[in-house]
Amino acid sequence: MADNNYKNALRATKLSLFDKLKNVFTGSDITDESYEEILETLILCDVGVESAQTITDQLQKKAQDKKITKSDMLMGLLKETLTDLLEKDITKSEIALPAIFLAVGVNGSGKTTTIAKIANKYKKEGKNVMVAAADTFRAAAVEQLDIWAKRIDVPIIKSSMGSDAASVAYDAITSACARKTDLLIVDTAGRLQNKVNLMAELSKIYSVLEKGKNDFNLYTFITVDATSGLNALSQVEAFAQSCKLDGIVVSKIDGSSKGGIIIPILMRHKLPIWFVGTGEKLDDLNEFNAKEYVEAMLD
Ligand SMILES: Nc1nc2c(ncn2[C@@H]2O[C@H](COP(=O)(O)OP(=O)(O)O)[C@@H](O)[C@H]2O)c(=O)[nH]1
Ligand SMILES: [Mg+2]
Repeated sequence: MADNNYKNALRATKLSLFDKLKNVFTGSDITDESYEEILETLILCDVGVESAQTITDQLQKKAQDKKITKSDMLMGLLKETLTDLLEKDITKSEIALPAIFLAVGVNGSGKTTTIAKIANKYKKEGKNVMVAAADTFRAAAVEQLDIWAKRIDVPIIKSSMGSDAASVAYDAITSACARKTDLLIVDTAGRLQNKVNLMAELSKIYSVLEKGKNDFNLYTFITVDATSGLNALSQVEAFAQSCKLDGIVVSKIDGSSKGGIIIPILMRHKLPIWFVGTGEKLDDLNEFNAKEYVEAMLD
């Protein structure tokens, strides 16, 4: 079941660090040290100093307002505080079809795999899905998407290696319009070591799609790898400077203890998390729900 999958994926995060919070919530009197310890634990969980501070401050305020003095009452309050913060100001984007999803993110973040998972999900729902390989920089990247497309049985637009990525995007949107596609997902290169060129290429792809989209809605989503910890935050920042991001997919929350990264991503960027990736298989894609997430981590 998807829900278990999600819980299992977050187990390492929960066990490694969040369970340490339990040492604070023993039932003794709340002191300043209790909050210090919570703050430190959150920082160790990759929540980031700024977000950890906000969470701890709000928790303290809530506890004072409610006149809570025993630390065993703090767990429930922490859950409440976190859920509120993760839901606040983050409007779940309504995705309306027909749509184009432009996938961005650094190499290795799980972009191509995520595209395959999303394509598979929509295809299973009976939609006409098409993918486009506009990561023309590496032959292996086109091949990888090609293999997924065959496996899922969706058409793929690609062109020869080294050709202009924007021209692949042009072919893709032209073809999607002609074929009455419901969803076109465009893969892109992610070589951040050449950031200026990459961002220029992404803007070019975006404007080609924007011009050719007709009645398609164009959304850009970034895939970040949870195991990269706080680095994921700077990746979102880097891409947000050149692309208008509509959503985030956090991949690889399985098998690492870095699932806490979701917290500062949401608190800092206020972008909806479309999905979380919980493994390498096609079905390892879960919708994100703040309440479930908090429950899974602090259960
Ligand atoms: N465990 C796990 N591995 C993943 C997940 N998503 C992607 N991967 C793996 O991460 C590696 C890089 O993924 P890829 O899609 O090629 O990244 P890209 O360079 O951004 O396109 C591959 O080995 C994938 O199988 C996930 O959610 N969980
Ligand atoms: Mg790729």
